[in-house]
Amino acid sequence: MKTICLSSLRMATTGVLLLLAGHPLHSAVLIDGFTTYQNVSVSGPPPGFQFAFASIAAANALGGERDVYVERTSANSGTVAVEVAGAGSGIASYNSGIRTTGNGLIVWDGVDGNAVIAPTGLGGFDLTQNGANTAFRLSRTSDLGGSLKITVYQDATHVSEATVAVPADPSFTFALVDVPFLSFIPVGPSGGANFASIGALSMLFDGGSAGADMGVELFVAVPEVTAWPVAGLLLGAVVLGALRRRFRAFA
Ligand SMILES: [Ca+2]
Repeated sequence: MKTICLSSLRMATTGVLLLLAGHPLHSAVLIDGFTTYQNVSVSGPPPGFQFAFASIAAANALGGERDVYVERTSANSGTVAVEVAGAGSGIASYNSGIRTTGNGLIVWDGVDGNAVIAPTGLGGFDLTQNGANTAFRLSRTSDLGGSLKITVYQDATHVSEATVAVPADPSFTFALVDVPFLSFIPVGPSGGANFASIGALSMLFDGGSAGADMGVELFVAVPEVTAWPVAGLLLGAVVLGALRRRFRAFA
């Protein structure tokens, strides 16, 4: 388990969020602000495989509800947990105890309170906002390394997936990454999902090494950086410059 130090991260993220709020990125879609507290965990005996599931109403999550499923895959009695807004508001974390492996799944599929994914639960939501958004943007970190798998459902048979590496970083520093919609691969029996009409979305924390921890913050759909208008970049420079000056004033 790890406590995350966030001071510099908050400053950078505030700049990014302000940038997202600016006119050039008005199309940005917030998948989950990770501000509604939630903690789902398995812990203790009997040893071996265990799972837990919980839903929570979350006003700033796509579809108004966040479903979390965690499982322990090691043969011991260690703890596996997904906690949202615990280490800090805006952060979802996956934590596994010493010698313990598992994974955690967050699902946005509308209000159903059910661990079974509702592949049309979001009713055809347009992630692209009429074609403007072309990628997911998220910030992630891990102490021992792991991966995230993002799955997009159009319906039960049109599904797309992409895997995002989360490199090992003992300093647990969050790093931004864009995941272009075009990088997703079709995995549904009838092919890939139409990102302009999605029914459900999930993010899997694949814990990888025993004892690995991971964190995610800022999960949004946006235009890719290369597609941003020059005005957006200038706005970003102004905002970040102002934040740096303010930060120095308090240092
Ligand atoms: Ca749900």
